[in-house]
Amino acid sequence: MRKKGLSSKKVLENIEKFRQQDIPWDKVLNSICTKPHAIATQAFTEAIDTNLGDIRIFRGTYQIEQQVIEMIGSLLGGKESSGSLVSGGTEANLLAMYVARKVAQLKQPGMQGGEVIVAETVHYSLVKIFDLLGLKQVIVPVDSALRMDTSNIPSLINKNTIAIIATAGNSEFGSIDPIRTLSDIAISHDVYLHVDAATGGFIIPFAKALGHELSDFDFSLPGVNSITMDPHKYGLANIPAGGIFFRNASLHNLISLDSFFIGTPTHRTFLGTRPGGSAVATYAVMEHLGWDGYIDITRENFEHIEYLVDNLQGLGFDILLPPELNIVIVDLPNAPEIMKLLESWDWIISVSKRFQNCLRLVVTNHVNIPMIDEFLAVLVEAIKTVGVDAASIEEKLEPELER
Ligand code: 0PR
Repeated sequence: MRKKGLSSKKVLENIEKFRQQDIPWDKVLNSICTKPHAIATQAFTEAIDTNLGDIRIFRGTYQIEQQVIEMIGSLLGGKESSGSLVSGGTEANLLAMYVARKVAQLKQPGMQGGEVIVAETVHYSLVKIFDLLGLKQVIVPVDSALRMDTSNIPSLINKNTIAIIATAGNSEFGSIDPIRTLSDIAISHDVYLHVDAATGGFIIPFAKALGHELSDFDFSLPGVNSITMDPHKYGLANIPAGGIFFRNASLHNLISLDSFFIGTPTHRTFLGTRPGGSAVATYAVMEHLGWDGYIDITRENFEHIEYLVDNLQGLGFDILLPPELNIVIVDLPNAPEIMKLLESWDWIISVSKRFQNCLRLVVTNHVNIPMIDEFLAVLVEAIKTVGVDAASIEEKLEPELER
């Protein structure tokens, strides 16, 4: 730390220099987060000093959080749902597993550890959580549509099983697990079912209303006990805004802990001090856009996905699966090399871990037609530079490569 401080002008100039190294959103095709809506940023800034960890002080901000919880709860078909805004999907998933373990311990007092049934595509946040909570993951494969294969799940359930986890909007492929079937299994075997809709939660309800045939994933299914749904992804709020929602307040209250001083609040989240700005930003964007606004955004989003897929196919690329939600997976030999080259040109994309010869492209709110056109030209350029070792793609791309 320097002894004598710098002027604010100098500090801000230094920050600006660092920030210039950040990649602008219009070159980002790997991120589930996006540039927040302007009204969210404005509201966040205005509430930057608020702390939802002390609702005796921030009474009004707490009411805003409650309104957000109500709005999202009703979007999720919750009649009696209860929840909290948290730091992100990781904290939300952690709280869900904490509650699932408590539920199991109430049924079997003294129970230690526990098993959780997950698909091989479960988000990595949960792998950290299992380690923290001492839970064992029982992994089931995915089917050809990259959705959890449910056929063996009943035979895997035993007295140590504390939960099944489903994903609605897988981060690698965008697929949605068969949550209706999982709900039936959860009910018939009396097992806790958590749905990780961190990404899909702000897409699926609107996409369904637009006529996309997608699986149900929410509290309308009786077996679903909790749902992760993050405003800081497709909700267009500022980071950190995650959300955890429980079917009812008794489940949510299993997290409840009074702080050890009289007159300080009860906590139902992992964090104590919590940014009220996130709640205020989420409130602002949800109130401003309303249902119709999210419908328009989702419609555009799917149009952009279709445009990207059509143009990639037009250039001769193979798409692994018709995208169910927001992620386009492109079959491409030496995808990792292409990714690195693009990164050196300041374009950020990613490669599927499961299929390392596939590019993973995430389409979110900042991805538009001019950006896609520019990206396609850059991708063709990258292939010319790296070369492709699959003759088929080279042949298909030949007219493009010759230009
Ligand atoms: N569950 C699912 C299904 C997710 O997609 C994510 C985040 C999480 C849980 C964890 O949420 P938090 O990161 O909010 O704790 N998935 C993104 C991903 O893995 C996170 C991300 C976002 C990574 C933007 C990079 C990035 O630029 O891709």
